[in-house]
Amino acid sequence: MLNLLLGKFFDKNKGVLNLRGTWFSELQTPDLAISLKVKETLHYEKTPYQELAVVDTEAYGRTLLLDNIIMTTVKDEFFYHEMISHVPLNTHPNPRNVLVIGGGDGGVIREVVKHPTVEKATLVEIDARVVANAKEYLPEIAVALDDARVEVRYEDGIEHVRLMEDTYDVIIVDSTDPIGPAVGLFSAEFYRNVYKSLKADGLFVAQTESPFFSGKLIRRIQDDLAQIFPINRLYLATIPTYPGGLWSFSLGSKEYDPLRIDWKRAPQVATRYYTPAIHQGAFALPPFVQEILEAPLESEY
Ligand code: SPD
Repeated sequence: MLNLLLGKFFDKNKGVLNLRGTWFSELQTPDLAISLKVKETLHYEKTPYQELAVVDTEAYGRTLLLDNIIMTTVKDEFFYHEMISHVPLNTHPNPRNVLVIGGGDGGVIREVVKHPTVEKATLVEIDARVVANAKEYLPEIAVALDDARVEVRYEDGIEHVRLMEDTYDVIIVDSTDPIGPAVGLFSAEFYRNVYKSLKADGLFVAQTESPFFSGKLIRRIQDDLAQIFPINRLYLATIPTYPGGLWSFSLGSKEYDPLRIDWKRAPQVATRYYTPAIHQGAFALPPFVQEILEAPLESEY
């Protein structure tokens, strides 16, 4: 469904190709594309898991593409990384041990280590090449990957939570879209293993796609989480380069409610999008999203 329309311009033998003056297009749905004018292709490779490219674009600066899908851009990454990180980390009153699944670009880890209570942050990323390329081409995003509190493990996140028990205060799932190997990161079995890997008062957040285009998926995830976590909520944020521009995050919690936070004890962290008011407001769902959550499970949206 999603492909790089200009893929033919990549010279896979050279690995790197200058696309000055051409456009990268991600087909976000069969009928809709986002196109970025490319200044230069900085890197291209086929890793053991996916096609990886870093392109420098006029509108959004350096952009990481995995399988021809925009993962992050230096200009708009803060919306996503702040919202997927600070909502769960401020919901937990004392997050000390944090797991990030996926997120090899380091954006979530950068936000996690801003929290003074965090003693250990484990990044479980399946593809070592994502981390290596982020460090080389996206240093402002990867900046904290070498922090003393951070351990990077090149493993399958699905397998990791299958093996862990009662370990983490907060788990953040910064996955790719639910295509290919990432499908398992959106499954009820995975969420049950996330629950098992959390401490008795732990909580987790996962990116759960566009409410505009993926209502059916969100509806099913919310139903799965309701059967596993006593508290489960959906929240939204604007991500300019993602399909539809409006993005969803699903939160499952054993004890703490993201809508009942004692803001006096929340740490002051430097952010460009996230604030306590944005946190509260992100849970206010527009009627069309509320309808998704209330619809019968198998409905079409
Ligand atoms: N449609 C793309 C969704 C990708 C979500 N994860 C991005 C990783 C950024 N750290």
